[in-house]
This record gives sequence, C-alpha cells and structure tokens, in this order.
Amino acid sequence: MKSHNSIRKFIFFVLSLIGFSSDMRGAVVLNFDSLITSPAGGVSNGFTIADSGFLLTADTSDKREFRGYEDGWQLNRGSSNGSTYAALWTASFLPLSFMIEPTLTPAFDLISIDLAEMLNNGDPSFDRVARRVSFEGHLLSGGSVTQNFILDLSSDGKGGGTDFETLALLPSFVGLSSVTIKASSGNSLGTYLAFDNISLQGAVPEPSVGALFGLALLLWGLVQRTR
Ligand SMILES: [Ca+2]
Ligand SMILES: [Ca+2]
Repeated sequence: MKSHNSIRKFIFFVLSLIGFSSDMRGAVVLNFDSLITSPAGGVSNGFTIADSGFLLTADTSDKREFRGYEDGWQLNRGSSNGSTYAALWTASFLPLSFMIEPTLTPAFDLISIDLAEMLNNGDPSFDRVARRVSFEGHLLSGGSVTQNFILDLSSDGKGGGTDFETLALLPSFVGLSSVTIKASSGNSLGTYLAFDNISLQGAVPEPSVGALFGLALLLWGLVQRTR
C-alpha cells in the first residue's frame, strides 16, 4: 500500500515538473499602452522598459531614452496606429539600437513587431526616417541569426495612410537569449524608429522526457532522504 502511494506521489511530481516548464512558455504582446505620454509630443520613459517578463534596453550612441507617444499627437507628423507606442531617435547620422531580453525564462522566441518611420508631410526638417532595420538574435545554444528589413517609407501621422508595418521574424528566431534591433536612416537629421506590439514567447529549453524523469528521481530521492 505504501509503495502504491509512493508511486502515485512520484507520478504527480513528474507531472508538476512538466506543468511548471510549460507554464513558462506563455505568449506575450508588448503594446506599450501604459507608457507616459503627452499631447505635446514624445515623453522620455527611461533607458529601460520592463514589461511582462521582458526587458528592453536602449543603447543609442547619444544616450536618448525610450519615448512614449500618444497616438495622433500631431496631424501629419510622427506615426499613428490608434494606440500609444514607443520610439527611439537619434541626432545627426547616428544609428540607433535597442536590446530585448527575457527576465523570467532563459530564452524566448521573437515572432513579430510593428515598426514605423517618422515622415512629416511637407516639412523635410522632420524626416528622420529609419530606413534600414536589422535584427540580430543571439541563440541561447550559441551562434546568432539575422534578418534585415527595409521600411516602406509610408508614414503620415494621423492621416489616412498605414504607418506601421507588421514585420514577421524568420522561424529561426527561437531559443534566443537576446535580440538587438538596429536602425539607420543614412540621413544627417538622425534616425527615428517607432515600435509597438512586439509579439514574443518565453521559452525554456525543451527538456527531454528522460531528463525530466531523471530530475524527478533525483529530487524524489532527496525528499525521501530528508524524511
Ligand atoms: Ca500600443
Ligand atoms: Ca511605414
């Protein structure tokens, strides 16, 4: 009877381990809707943004902070998608970059991101267009994956056009310990990149059933010994 009980407890133990590892694989969309904003324009929100198990760190050459933008803060200027979004920008020819890391899981998958450039109809002094955007994913298992995009040059603020594009990452952007996103305009006015709706999935490296069973046995042994 006692051994039946022990077996039942052991099976429960293994199942809870499996449950624990799958709980950490939740899908998350970072929508930046809780950033601080102003009707007058972008508001600095610091060099880091922590949200839902992920950390974004700005690494701009001239130390600009992440900015929060209210949708439609100016007609025909900035970018618009009907919600609050985040942006980074730099002065002069400087490129900009930021990094995404998981804080609750060792690794994550990057699925997609909405990006927009800033164009200002009729005022070239505001054309800080992030034209080229590159993604470099660092794999937890070593090595890296890269993907480059050219933005569509369509951005008219709160006008009729679609400013943000949803860019889907390659299926190889899985099991990442971090991703660095870089943008450049090749423009003396600097670079501006707006982003929103980063779709991610926290990932623990898939443990094999054998490894889980071994871990359960080990823990089980320890529990029995301490009794
Ligand atoms: Ca948003
Ligand atoms: Ca666009």
